[in-house]
Amino acid sequence: MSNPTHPPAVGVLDQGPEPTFPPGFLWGAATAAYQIEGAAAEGGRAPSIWDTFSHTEGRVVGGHTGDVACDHYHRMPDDVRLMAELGLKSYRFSVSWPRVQPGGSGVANQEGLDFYRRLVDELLANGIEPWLTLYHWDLPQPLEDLGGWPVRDTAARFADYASLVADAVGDRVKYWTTLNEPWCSAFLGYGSGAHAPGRSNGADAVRAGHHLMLGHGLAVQALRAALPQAQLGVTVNLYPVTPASDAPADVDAARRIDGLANRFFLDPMLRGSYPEDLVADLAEVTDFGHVRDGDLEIISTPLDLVGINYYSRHVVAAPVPGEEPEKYWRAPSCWPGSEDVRFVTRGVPVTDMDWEIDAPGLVETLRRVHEEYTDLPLYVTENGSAFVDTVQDGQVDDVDRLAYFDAHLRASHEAIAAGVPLRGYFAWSLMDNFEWAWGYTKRFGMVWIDYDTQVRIPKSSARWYAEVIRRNGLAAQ
Ligand code: IFM
Repeated sequence: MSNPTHPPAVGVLDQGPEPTFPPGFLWGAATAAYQIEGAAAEGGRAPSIWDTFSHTEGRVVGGHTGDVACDHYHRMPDDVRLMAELGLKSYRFSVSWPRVQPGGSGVANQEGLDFYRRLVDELLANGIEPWLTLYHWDLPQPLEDLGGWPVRDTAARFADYASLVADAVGDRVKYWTTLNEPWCSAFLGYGSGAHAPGRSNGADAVRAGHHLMLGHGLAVQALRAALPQAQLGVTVNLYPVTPASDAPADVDAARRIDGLANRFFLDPMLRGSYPEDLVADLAEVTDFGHVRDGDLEIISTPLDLVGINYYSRHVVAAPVPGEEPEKYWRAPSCWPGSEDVRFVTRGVPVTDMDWEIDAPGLVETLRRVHEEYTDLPLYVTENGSAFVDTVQDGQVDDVDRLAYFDAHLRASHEAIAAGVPLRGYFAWSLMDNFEWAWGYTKRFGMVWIDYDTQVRIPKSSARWYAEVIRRNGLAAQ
């Protein structure tokens, strides 16, 4: 394997002796249903909001859809064999709600559930611990037609769906996470509209965020009753938010964005309350009249673990009067009530998503959750990077991605050394896949997918990660 010849990514930590991880550290890789399965109209599956969105002109780059994706639905046994070859200890996948309950309520689709029964059996037969996420953004379209996540009833529907999946595979799946990245579902789905269902209304985004968390709490209660042995949690995407300067206005901008990005979800789920400053910041957007007595008790139902997805840091500054805030995926409308905050780029190396590479931010994030919120075991349930890959002589030498993983695993180790009960790490992603509004133009995988032939090629990062897992510690690059 070649050494990267370029300068190390920003934030690569002390390169000293290769760190080893605690015994039993859960090494995994993650994917999500709509991003890899394909078979969108097979086996009784009905459309989700992402089918509708991706089939709407102008929503996804290149008009790409998840209709075929990585064809994982048909190639699942081979994909599990590949995971076993890489030595994965765990595989984090999501269940497609519209595959197992096409109407979003009512009867289950046994053919859909059978797919996940087979997947779980295949994983266990290969010694791989299944890690099941119930909701990775694919709301059944019939529920969106009734109002989607801004409507309270969707939370109850989610808990029913959770019970139905528990009945099907609860005897064999130990690790369960309810939601993946509720910030994205709420604020990209209903705030900026960059994600399905593509609506743009600040109050709806806030309501959606609340009902997602209510659904999470109700689902945890249902799962706890049905599966007393299970390990239950939720996955949030967190960012350190840093002011661009010490100026009080910049510090206040950071407080506001931290409120919307992080504390909006951490406080209700882990403390049972919304932060007062966030409620005040949102006063012109919503009066929080959608929050009913008892909701926060449900939302803060005790968990067994917390999953953290980490990619980058936000550096923010106060608005400059008369200047448009920067626009791209962090479109101002993602940040109701704080649309005028500026997101500052520092000129440090970025990934192909233009996300700044900042491994120390992972240490900060893990320490913050542990020191300010909870003693629960933490897991990095996603971490990874998109880069432009090329196939040469049948190989993909993805040195930048490998360096990104290396830096963030060093950061994970540093967090453990600082006392964080970090119990596992899931690389995002096992394979290249449908990157939402970016379609197939961004590659996050450790395994290359040729979308014409569906040939899979493990990249250099995959082989390196396999060695990391084998050693339970970092391997030379
Ligand atoms: O691909 C996504 C994933 O679905 C959720 N977390 C971030 C990844 C990269 O954007």
